[in-house]
Amino acid sequence: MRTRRTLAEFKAGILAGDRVLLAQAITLVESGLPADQELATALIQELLPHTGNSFRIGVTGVPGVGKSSFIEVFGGRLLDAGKKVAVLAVDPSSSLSKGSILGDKTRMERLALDKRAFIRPSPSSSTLGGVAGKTREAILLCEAAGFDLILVETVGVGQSETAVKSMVDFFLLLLLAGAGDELQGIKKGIVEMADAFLIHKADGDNMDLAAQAKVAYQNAVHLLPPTEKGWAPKLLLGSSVTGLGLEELESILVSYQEQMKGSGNWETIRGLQRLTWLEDQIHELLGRAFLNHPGVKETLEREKPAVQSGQLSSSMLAQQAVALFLSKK
Ligand SMILES: Nc1nc2c(ncn2[C@@H]2O[C@H](COP(=O)(O)OP(=O)(O)OP(=O)(O)O)[C@@H](O)[C@H]2O)c(=O)[nH]1
Ligand SMILES: [Mg+2]
Repeated sequence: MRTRRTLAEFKAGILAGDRVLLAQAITLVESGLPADQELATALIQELLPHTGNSFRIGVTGVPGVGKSSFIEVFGGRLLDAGKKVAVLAVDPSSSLSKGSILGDKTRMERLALDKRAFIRPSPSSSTLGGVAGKTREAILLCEAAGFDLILVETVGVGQSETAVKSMVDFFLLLLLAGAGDELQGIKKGIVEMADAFLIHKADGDNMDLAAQAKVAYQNAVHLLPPTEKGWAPKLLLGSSVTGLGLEELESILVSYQEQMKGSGNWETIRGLQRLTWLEDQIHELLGRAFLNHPGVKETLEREKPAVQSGQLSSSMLAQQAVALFLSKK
């Protein structure tokens, strides 16, 4: 039987930077059990004064572009500079293929072994709030545990980016040279979210192609409107094999922080992130309460076949169920 840790134990452990307790607290946050949720909520509230002090960086790009490899070398560089680095993966698909989790552990060997690093693969739960909602809480827990940089890896093809964008300070999009078309099937919305574009695998035989791609992308990037934060997105070459671009990215991140903090936009962004989170939380809690409501549950189970067969309209059943929920019966 699992021994349950108390709120005080979690709090003390996390504030002391205990990675085992941090991992357990993230599991608690991801749990669907009401008792766990209650404890998780209380824990986050207790830890709130100790959060907010990290630089949160989203790293996205199509599968195989080298996100994990890049995080390994860039994270390693940050560790060398004396920082504590946490890596959270948001990848709805990896809950299906466990292999990708194993892959991440081997691709991030250095980070997996270093005591000042923490790696957390994707949550496998598919709660209403989605994996991204849990990631936001995981970020706060990592911050309370003293991590300076939090890298959030997400596959640049799905829905998760918009959610991730609303919880990170800086969004890095990895691209591949020679993948043909401009911006490679990455949704336009994602391109517009990026604070920097890094043409990855710019090494060996691929170097020339990467340099050409940079010239080709330069115009497209210049044409992008500055983000609402007043930041002009940057474009650079990079390689996880040779280390090209790591130093440049680091200085981009430094000037980004300086610019955002200098203009007061840093706090504005964080404030907006908190409000987005509030909305998401309300949606999730309402959704969960709705689906757990005995009358609603029973009605939905009973009437769903009629909607499925087309005898009852979905809006009719939805309205009935909501009316039942609001009537508190
Ligand atoms: N030549 C070269 N190969 C690289 C580089 N970075 C990664 N790779 C290779 O690209 C492949 C994919 O790397 P990953 O880091 O797993 O890519 P990913 O984007 O995390 O992939 P998913 O998590 O599956 O979306 C691996 O075989 C790496 O060895 C690089 O800078 N140069
Ligand atoms: Mg990966």
